[in-house]
Amino acid sequence: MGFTRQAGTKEGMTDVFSIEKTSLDELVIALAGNPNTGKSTVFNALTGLHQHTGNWPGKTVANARGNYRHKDKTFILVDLPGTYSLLASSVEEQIARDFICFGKPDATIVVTDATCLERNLNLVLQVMELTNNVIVCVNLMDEAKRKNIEVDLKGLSRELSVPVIGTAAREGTGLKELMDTVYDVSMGIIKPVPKRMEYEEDIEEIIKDTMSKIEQYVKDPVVLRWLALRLIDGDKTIIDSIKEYMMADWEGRGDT
Ligand SMILES: Nc1nc2c(ncn2[C@@H]2O[C@H](COP(=O)(O)OP(=O)(O)OP(=O)(O)O)[C@@H](O)[C@H]2O)c(=O)[nH]1
Ligand SMILES: [Mg+2]
Repeated sequence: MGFTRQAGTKEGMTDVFSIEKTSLDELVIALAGNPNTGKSTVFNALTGLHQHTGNWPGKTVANARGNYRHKDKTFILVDLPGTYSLLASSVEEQIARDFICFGKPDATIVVTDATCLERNLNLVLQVMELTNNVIVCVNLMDEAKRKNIEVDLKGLSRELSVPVIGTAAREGTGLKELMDTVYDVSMGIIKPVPKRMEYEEDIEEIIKDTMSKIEQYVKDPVVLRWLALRLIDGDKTIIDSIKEYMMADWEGRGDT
């Protein structure tokens, strides 16, 4: 989870992203999505007044966090900056990527726009490469209906192999189902196994070779493969992020 200070005590756990947990029973949920898909509307609808805003640590990008309770658990929802990709070509993309990769949220909701789903799936696929615990929220279903666009939510879920929930967040439609699904995924009641890209044999060999060089540092096999892919890509920002977040985590916990 990346909670480095006073981990294991009940109070005052603050992670490198300044997420504060007051109880071990709290679950952290990331809210990702393209710009203007309704992330903040979903965030506001779920957290109401229980939210606070600030900046991402060391960055001038706004950060909103809020809480809601569902069933017997408290959820800390983190509204990530709107991005089209996680390849870190902007500071917003880097924040979203680093939070999902190194902040290890218990689940990530990707909010998408039902009226232009195809464009949004790029980010969905990238998040699915980075973590298993993905829920796709197809928002603006009311707008899609108005435009006579039908979205096959079940078919999409089958194709992606992750839960897909339709919402019209501004009207509050679908939010109960979204919260139920977030609960099930973050508690491990539903265990998504997202479909992922498999490359040709020679590339897979290089991926395996790269993975073997860093596997002692990375426990999570999904993150391990994703980091190997980024290193093969020649993504230098990932090296900085590994130093910043993973090294801090090792030093703090001393168990990885
Ligand atoms: N019709 C309709 N409009 C919505 C819905 N959800 C959000 N909106 C509207 O869409 C616009 C963008 O919503 P935001 O919640 O600000 O979107 P966002 O993803 O947080 O945007 P950025 O933070 O700029 O990336 C606002 O005008 C919302 O009122 C919905 O389900 N239906
Ligand atoms: Mg927003």
